[in-house]
Amino acid sequence: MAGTFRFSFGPWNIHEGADPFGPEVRNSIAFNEKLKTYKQMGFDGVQLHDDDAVPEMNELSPEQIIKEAKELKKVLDDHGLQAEFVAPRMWFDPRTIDGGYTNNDAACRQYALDRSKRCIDIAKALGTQNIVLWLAREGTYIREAKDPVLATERIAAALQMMLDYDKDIRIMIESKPNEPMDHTYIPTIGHAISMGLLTNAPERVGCLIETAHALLANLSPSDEMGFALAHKKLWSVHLNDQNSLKFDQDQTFGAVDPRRALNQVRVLDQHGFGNDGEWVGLDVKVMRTQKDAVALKHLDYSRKIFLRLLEISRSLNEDMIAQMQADCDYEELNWYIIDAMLK
Ligand code: XLS
Ligand code: MG
Repeated sequence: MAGTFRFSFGPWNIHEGADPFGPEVRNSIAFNEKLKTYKQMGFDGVQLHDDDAVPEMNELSPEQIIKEAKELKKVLDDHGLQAEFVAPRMWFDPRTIDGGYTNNDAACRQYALDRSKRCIDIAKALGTQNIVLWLAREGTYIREAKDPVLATERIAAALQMMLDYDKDIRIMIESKPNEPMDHTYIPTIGHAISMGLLTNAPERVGCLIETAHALLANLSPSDEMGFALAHKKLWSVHLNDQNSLKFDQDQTFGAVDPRRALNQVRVLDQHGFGNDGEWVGLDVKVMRTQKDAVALKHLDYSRKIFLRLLEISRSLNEDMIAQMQADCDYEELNWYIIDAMLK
């Protein structure tokens, strides 16, 4: 069954351009102004960190947090937008310098658990059951820093706590092998999916695959997606692109390797992604050289590239491909795909 595609991104994808070596280069755009751009560019979904939704949330009571989140829900409704997911931003606070759930300090771990509950409250108020966990600092700089068995158990216990806290939510784990840590405990999508088995509700633990994160693990994004689809666990994606093994680049989708991008679009389309309400998320960064007035093109073009690749994929003659597969004539298949892309 063909896929159904609607698109989302997070407000962090429109940013001021600071990097570890230099300051901001563009003016800030207010959150409400960012929201206005979604529909104009053909996006219907908003991805949120908990503190994108409720800024300074650590200063607020749980009741105040819910109140503010409900106010945001009205704003999203006014713009005709839906919240896709909420993710706890667990990597900014002084208490999470060495991770949250896997921190060696019990008080810091408790902060991470409490923060996760507030994130769930926000998701509920925004009308989404989806919690994304990008486990940014759940890892180590040196292996001796933490016991990997204990760390895995602590992540599982955090998942269980969240699943128990609200029986409606489902958790989408976004794996990434490194950055900011040297190694993380959930480096690939196989790790993410298997974490569910350490809880009593694996049916509510799935994953979000980001292209760049798969590439940083030297894996094929479309095969990672296929693996997750076969497990019925691919509940969201973060499409972008990445030029080899270096820092997480979040380039415009398909900008580095259009064929690799075609294969991602193809596996999603051929396996009905989106038919159960899954979104195509784009996690793309603005090039630092873009000026203020042209700082949204990466989102617009990522979506357009997806749709162009979808057209190409759907124009392929599946009977011919099946014959070339049966004959193992992969040179012919190679040519057929490249030829279709170069037309
Ligand atoms: C960072 C991640 C981040 C998540 C959301 O590498 O991609 O942006 O998608 O927390
Ligand atoms: Mg991402």
